[in-house]
Amino acid sequence: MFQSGLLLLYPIFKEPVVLTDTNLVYPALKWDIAYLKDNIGNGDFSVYISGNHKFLYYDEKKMCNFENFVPKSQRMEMKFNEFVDQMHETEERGGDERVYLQQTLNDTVGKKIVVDFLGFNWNWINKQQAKRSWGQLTSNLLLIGMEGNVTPAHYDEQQNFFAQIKGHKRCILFPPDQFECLYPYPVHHPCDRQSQVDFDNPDHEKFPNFKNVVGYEAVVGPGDVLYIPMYWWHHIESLLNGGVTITVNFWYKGAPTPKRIEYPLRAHQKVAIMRNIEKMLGEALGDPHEVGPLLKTMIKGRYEQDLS
Ligand SMILES: O=C(O)CCC(=O)C(=O)O
Repeated sequence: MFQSGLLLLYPIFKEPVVLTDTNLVYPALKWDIAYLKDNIGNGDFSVYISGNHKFLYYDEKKMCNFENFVPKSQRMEMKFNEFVDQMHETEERGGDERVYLQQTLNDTVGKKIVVDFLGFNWNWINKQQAKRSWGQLTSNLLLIGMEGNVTPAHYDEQQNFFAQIKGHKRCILFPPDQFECLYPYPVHHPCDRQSQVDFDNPDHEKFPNFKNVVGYEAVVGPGDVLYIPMYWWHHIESLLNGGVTITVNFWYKGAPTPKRIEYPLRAHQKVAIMRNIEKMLGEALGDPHEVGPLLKTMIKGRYEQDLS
């Protein structure tokens, strides 16, 4: 991880970086549960409830493709004060169960939150967006987690400035070229873009290349901004014994694909192409379960025989 002091040398960083002096979410550094309870408004919040510390993301729209898929966490819609009660009850019970609020900021928030939001360092972030030719800001996800909560390794198809507000998070990142070591679920699976490897207990027989994975690690605290480039894998955990964590991320569409593609292709371009092939095959075949075997046959059938 580079510290922001090196930014003069890296005016457009392409790798993850922890920036310590952006003031991006300065007005939000006063946020805590009490302030949010008073000011966040009466909207509905998506809260995930998990039987353990892991919150493996799943796309509810893709659940029909895999009828036997049973999500390991449940999404519930609730008011902010209900979430706070749930969090306290879960803490008091002291078991493995945990809750994680993950809600896109929207216009139901109260006036003070709007004022804080308008006071974010838009000047800085808008300049970053323009310099990098990114597309529009798509959303700001608010994440409020309990200590020990883990978001397992996955990649997103968007650029991300991940702004830490309260508590500390340990972030482990892997470049897109480590795709083969991280074994993503099939594109049509609800856990598309997530690694199948359980980092707590990796199955080395099923996922032999996982032992070769090499990543970067950083711990971010209040005021830090972690740049997570598009297609970079990230595993994120709220540190134990650190209390509640609060983060707001800034997701942007990537720069448009260049008209002239230069070779050799970069790792993230290969990932994008593989995804498109898998998607097209799934659509052509009608049944996403057929994609895996067909891809295997195409590749094995053509390359495993002696071609000399
Ligand atoms: O902070 C977390 O737990 C996950 C956040 C994340 O995956 C993201 O911002 O892309």
